[in-house]
Amino acid sequence: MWLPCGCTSKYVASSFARRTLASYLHVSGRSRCNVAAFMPEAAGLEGVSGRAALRELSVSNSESFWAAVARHRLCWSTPFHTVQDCDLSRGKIKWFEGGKLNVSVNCLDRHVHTCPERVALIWERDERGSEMKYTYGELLEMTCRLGNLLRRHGVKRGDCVTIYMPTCPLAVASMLACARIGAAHNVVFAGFSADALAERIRDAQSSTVITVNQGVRGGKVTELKKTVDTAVQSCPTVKQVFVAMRTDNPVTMTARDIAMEEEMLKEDVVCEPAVMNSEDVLFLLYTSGSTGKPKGLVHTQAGYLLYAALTHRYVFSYHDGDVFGCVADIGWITGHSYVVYGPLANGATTVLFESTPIYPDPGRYWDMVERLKINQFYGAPTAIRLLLKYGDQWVNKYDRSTLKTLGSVGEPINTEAWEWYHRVVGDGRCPVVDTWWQTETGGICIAPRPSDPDAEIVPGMAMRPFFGINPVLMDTEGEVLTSNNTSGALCMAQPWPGMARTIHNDHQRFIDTYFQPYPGYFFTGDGAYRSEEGYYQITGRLDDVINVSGHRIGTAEIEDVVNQCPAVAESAVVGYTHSIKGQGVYAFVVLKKGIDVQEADLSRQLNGMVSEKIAKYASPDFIQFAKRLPKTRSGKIMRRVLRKVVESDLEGLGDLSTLDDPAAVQEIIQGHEKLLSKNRP
Ligand code: 6R9
Repeated sequence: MWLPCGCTSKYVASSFARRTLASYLHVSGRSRCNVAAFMPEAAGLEGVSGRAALRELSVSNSESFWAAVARHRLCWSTPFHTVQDCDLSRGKIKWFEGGKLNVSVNCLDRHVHTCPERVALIWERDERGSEMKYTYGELLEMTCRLGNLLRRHGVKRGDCVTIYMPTCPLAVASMLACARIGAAHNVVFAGFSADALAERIRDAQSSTVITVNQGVRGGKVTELKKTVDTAVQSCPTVKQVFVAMRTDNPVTMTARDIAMEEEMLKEDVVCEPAVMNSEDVLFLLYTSGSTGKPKGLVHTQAGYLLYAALTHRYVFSYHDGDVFGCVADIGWITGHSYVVYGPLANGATTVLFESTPIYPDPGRYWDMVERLKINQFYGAPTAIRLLLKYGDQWVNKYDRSTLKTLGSVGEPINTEAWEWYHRVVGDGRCPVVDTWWQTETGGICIAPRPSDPDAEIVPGMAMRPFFGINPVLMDTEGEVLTSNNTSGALCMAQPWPGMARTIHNDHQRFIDTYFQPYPGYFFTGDGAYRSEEGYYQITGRLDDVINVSGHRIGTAEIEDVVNQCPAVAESAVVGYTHSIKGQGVYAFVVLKKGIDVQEADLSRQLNGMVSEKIAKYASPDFIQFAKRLPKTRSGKIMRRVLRKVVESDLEGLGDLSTLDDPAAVQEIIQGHEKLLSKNRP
């Protein structure tokens, strides 16, 4: 029996749970301090008077915090008996054992129960002005038909379905249909090549793939079904491919292919949800590791959903009725947590953005904000920097008065981009939240909010850990750094419900990568600085830290200074082997459109700025001006590729298939050769 939201607080904990939690959890109707107004989930936690105290309790007494929140926030068919059973030294992470629930019920049925006509999805299609809305009732119906269809075609609980689709309602319904019948999903970004797709299908051992005939993005048509055809040739496990129609153009169908919408129409609109254990797999998501084989990170049901929902609600200050606009693709973790699961678990209206920031012109985002009345906008620094280059007029053309919070994710946001986002896009009135997290963390871990409403936000800093998150910095000896105004390797000292549970089929790699470097801690792979005030600033991947004459310096720090130059659109800094200094600094710089300067003059100016803002040793030895930087399709600058070019190791460039535009690399190589020949004695 699936009860609507609110049912959970009525559950009586089992005697075991009562025993284990007795010392922590005091449910009391009396102590409704202002914390309850801010966070109703925490209303039952006694003796907490204020947000700072709540944050403190979420770490010092994390079991009672997460137990209360999980009971309140999720709809369980059977309550959990054990809050957590984790041992970071062995990479063992389990939350809410004994609990049973269904994620699709949590994301759909309970909202249909209370408000079936509320809009769940607004599909901002590539064709501007042709958005389509889907209510919670409609999304549930779509999900149920699809769940029944998958079941009829033999997809069982525990199977893994690969989804290779652009961001669209049927992709969301596919994810939720898997969740409904207890299958795991493996969404592969629809920009990946056939080889990359095939590798992920094989590793996930999927026998079912869901795709569309063609994709449409930035006015260009992509042949997704053809890519799947090529991929599955090297995937013997694949037995069936469901094909939805994004365009009207027919594609060749084989005996293996099934016309999805046509078949869905034959299915019942009711689909019995599978009763899942908290720790059953919800999805795999492959991350583009900097080298070697991609890692299929595994997330499970209850902990992931809870963490996505809670962070969505509190980091962005989401309120009932808001329209949430996260422009990430569903092929990345940001799309999973903040386009699909977080917003839907909270009953939000969530935007599915199919286009690009500059299609058909650089006003696309802000036109969309005006048309869809978006309240929270969540995007990537790379897009912000690109738009900044085109000038304020593209923003000012549109009414952005609905905006309340602006978010940034994916890489460090430099001060100039942050300030432009805040001042121009948000008219100086919306908090900008720079959110740090990873595929591995499931949801946002460090962000300026939640905090006291007036607490300061420092540009370009993720700043404050979320509830239950306990970050620490480690020195090179593996010792915890206790003071402030210090930098180190960013680790987490405590488990939290949203963290990944393993790497699919390779638990040892999971342990080696995340838990072995600092035993007892989760190692993020990032470096961070903790300011005098205790705020965190991410300094970049640790492999992006360079050592110049014995001085450690984050490449992101240098980039931040270079980007402050008004002529610069963006930059990437890498280290290279230097015979005297150990490492030297090599900067790639992209200028804003229409800038006409002497490169030599600008180089001098940039060197002066870095010397002045950081130190002389940080000043670039080489500055190469480039038209664009090589980026992944999710917009991350491929510093690995830049490092190889700078080391003249063209053999070692590795797999470039995940690049947005491989031609950018050729331009970079030529520019590098030109620069070297100019500087040869
Ligand atoms: C959510 C996402 C994770 C890596 C992470 C870090 C970088 C993400 C950041 C940030 C500085 C931020 N990163 N957010 N760096 N400031 N606000 O992007 O996940 O694709 O797994 O990437 O991205 O280096 O380790 P994912």
